[in-house]
Amino acid sequence: MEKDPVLGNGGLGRLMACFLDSTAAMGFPGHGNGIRYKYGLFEQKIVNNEQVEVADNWLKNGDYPFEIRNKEKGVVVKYGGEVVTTEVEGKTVFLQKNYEPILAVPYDIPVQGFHNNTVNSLRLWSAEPVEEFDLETFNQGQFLKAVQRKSDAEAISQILYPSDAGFEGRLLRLKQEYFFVAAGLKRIIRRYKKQHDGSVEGFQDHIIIHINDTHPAMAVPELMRLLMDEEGLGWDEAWKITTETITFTNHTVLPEALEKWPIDMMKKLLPRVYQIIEEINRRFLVETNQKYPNDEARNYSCSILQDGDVHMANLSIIGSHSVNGVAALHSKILREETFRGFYELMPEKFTNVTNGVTQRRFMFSANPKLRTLINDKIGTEWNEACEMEKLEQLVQFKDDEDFLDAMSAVKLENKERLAKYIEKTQDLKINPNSIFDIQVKRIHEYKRQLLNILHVMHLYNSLKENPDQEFVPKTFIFAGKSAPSYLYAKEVIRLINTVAEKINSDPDMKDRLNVVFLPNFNVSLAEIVYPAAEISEQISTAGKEASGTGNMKFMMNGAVTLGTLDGANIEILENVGDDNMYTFGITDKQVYEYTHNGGYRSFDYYEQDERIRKVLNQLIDGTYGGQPFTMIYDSLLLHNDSYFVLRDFADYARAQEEISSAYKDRKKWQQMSIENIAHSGVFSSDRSIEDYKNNVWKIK
Ligand code: 8GP
Repeated sequence: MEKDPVLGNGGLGRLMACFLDSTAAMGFPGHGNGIRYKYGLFEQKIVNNEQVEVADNWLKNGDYPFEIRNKEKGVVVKYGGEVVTTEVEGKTVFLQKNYEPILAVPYDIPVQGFHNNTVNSLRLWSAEPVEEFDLETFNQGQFLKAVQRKSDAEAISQILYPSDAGFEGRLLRLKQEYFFVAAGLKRIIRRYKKQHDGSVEGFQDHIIIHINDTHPAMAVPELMRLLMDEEGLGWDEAWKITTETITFTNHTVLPEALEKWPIDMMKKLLPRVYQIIEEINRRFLVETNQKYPNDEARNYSCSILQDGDVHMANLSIIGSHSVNGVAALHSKILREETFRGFYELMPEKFTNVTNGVTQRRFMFSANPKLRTLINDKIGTEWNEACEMEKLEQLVQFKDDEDFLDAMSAVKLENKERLAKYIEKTQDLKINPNSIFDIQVKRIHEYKRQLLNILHVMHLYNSLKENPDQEFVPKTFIFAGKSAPSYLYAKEVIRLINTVAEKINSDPDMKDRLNVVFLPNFNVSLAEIVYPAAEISEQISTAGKEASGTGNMKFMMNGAVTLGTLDGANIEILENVGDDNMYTFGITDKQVYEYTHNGGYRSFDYYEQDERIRKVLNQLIDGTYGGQPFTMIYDSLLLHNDSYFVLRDFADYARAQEEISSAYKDRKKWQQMSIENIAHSGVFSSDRSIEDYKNNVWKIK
C-alpha cells in the first residue's frame, strides 16, 4: 500500500536495488549506503501535453513502514573550517577547526534474501542539526539564526537532484555526496574495529567498498583521512588499505555526466579532504612520470586536477584496484576512448561486468502467470533455486502447440491488464490485439524517443494517404521522465503527447494505430508494463547507452527487442541470435567516424527521403496544432542531428515493417518470444553479482 520510494533517477539506482536483492538472495553480506531523501524524484504529471513536476512527498505520513531509525548510530560529519597542523610526539597531526557539524542519522531498511536466511540492509542517512536548537544562539535571542541552522542542516537530505545523465555542479550536491560517504565509512570502520580488537589491521582483507559511479568517489580521500588522521596510520599503509579496499564501476560515457568539481569549492567545503586529494595526485604524477617519462601528455590527461577542477572519475580509478564498465561494448569504449590514458598505464585494473536485473521482481512477481506456466513445463527448480540458465530447457517446447497457445494466452491477459490500466487512467480504449510496442526509460536525446515518435507520425501519414492498405494494428506506448531543466527532452514529451492526442482522437485510427504516454513511470507501473510488451524499443545512438537494463526486463517477459547495436543489446543479440531480434542502425564505429571526421549531412536525408521531409515539415506547419516544435526541427536540420536520428530513420522503418509481417505468423512470433525468455538467464543480476564476486571483489 505504501508509495514507491523513488530515491534514484533511472537505471543507475534501479540497478543497485537489483544488486542488493541478488546479493541477499545469494547469501553474501552486502549492504547499501545512500541518502534518505525527504523528497525523492518528482512525480510527473502531464498537463496540456507537457510534463509538470510535483514534489514527491513519499514520507508525508511520517515514515516508511520498513525502515528502522537508529539514532544511537548517528555520526557527525564536518564541513568547512580550516586545517591546522600540530606536532604530537614528533608526528604531524592534522586537525579540522571551526567546522560546521552535521548529524547523520541512519535509517536501515532490511533487504531479504529469497528462500534463505539472509537479511542484509540498505542504510539511508538523514541529516539533522547536531542539536535541535543551538542553545547559545537561542539564548542570545537570535531565534531566527537558530532555526536557520536547523534548516541548513536538514537541507542536505532534503531532495534528490533530478538529472539522470547530467552533472549537477552545485554546492549542496557536493555536500550530499560527502555526507553519506563520510557517515558510511565511519560506521564501517567502527564496526570493523569492534570485531578486531580495536585495530584496522587487515581491513582490506575483510571489507570491499564499491564506488557506484563517481557520486561516492570521495570515499578515496575520506578513507585515507580516517586511516591517517583518526587511526594514526602513515600514508603508505593507509594508501595500501584504501586501494585494496575500493573498487569502481563507471555507468556512462556521456562527457556531460562526468563529474568535476571546482577546486575552490571543494577546498572550502572539505579542506582536509582536498589536501589529501592534492597529495594523491602529486604522488601519482611523480610516479607515472618517473615510470613513463616520455608520456607526459598522456600522464597529465590522467591527472585528478585539471584546469581548476577535481576530476572524480580519475580520482576513482587511481584510488581503486578494479575499474569496470557495465556491458562489453561500454567497457571496450572505456578502455579505448574515455579512460584510454589509464588503460595504457594500468591495463590489469580494467574489466567488464555486464548488468543484470532481478528476475524475482521483474518476472516472478510481475508476471506470476508466466512463471506458473514455465513451472508446469520444466519444473520449479529454475524458479525456486533462481537458476535462470535452466530456462534454456524451454527451447525444446518450441513446437509444442499447446504450450505456444498457453504462452499467447498469458501475454494477452497481461496486455489486457495494461489496457485496463490505460482505460482507467486515461479514458482511452486500446486494442489488446494490436502489437504492444513499448519504450520506457528516462527521456534523453541519446535514447532517441524522437526516432520512435517521428516514425509513428510517418505511419499515421501513410494510413491517412492509403487507408485501405493492409496494416497490422500497433499501439506505441511511452513512459519516462525528463530532467526538469532539460528543455529539449521536455519538448519530446510534448511532441509524443500531442501526436497521441491527434491520432487517438481520429476515428480512422481506432483499433489500428494508437499512441499512449503513461505518466510517472516507476517500479509499480513497470511491473504491469514489461509483462505486456511484445516489442522492446532499445534504440539509442550506438555507443551512447552504457548497458540499459529495461532491455533485459522486457526480454525475460518474452518481448522481442528492436534495437541498435549498443550497450547490452549486443549481448542480447549474441544470446538469442538474429532470428529472434530486430537490429538496425549505424554502429558505434560509424558514429565515432562521423563525430571525429565529419561526413554526415542530416539535410541530405531530409531532401532524399520523402517520409522524413513530410514529418519534419509537420513539426512546424501546424499539422499538430499549438506551438510548433521548432527546437526539435532546428536540432535535426540546422544543427545537423547530433544523435543521427535521420541517418537511422529508414533502417528503423524497415525493421518495423519486418516486425509487422512477422507478427502475422502467430506461431513464429510465439517461438521468438520463447527464445527470448529461454536465453534471458544470463541477464539475471544473480549472474552479475557472481561476476563481481569472482572478478572484482574476489571474495569467497
Ligand atoms: C546508466 C546508463 O545510462 C545505463 O545504460 C545503465 O544501464 C545504467 O546506468 C546502469 O548501469 N547510467 C546512469 O544513469 C549514469 O551514469 N548516471 C550518472 C550520471 C548521473
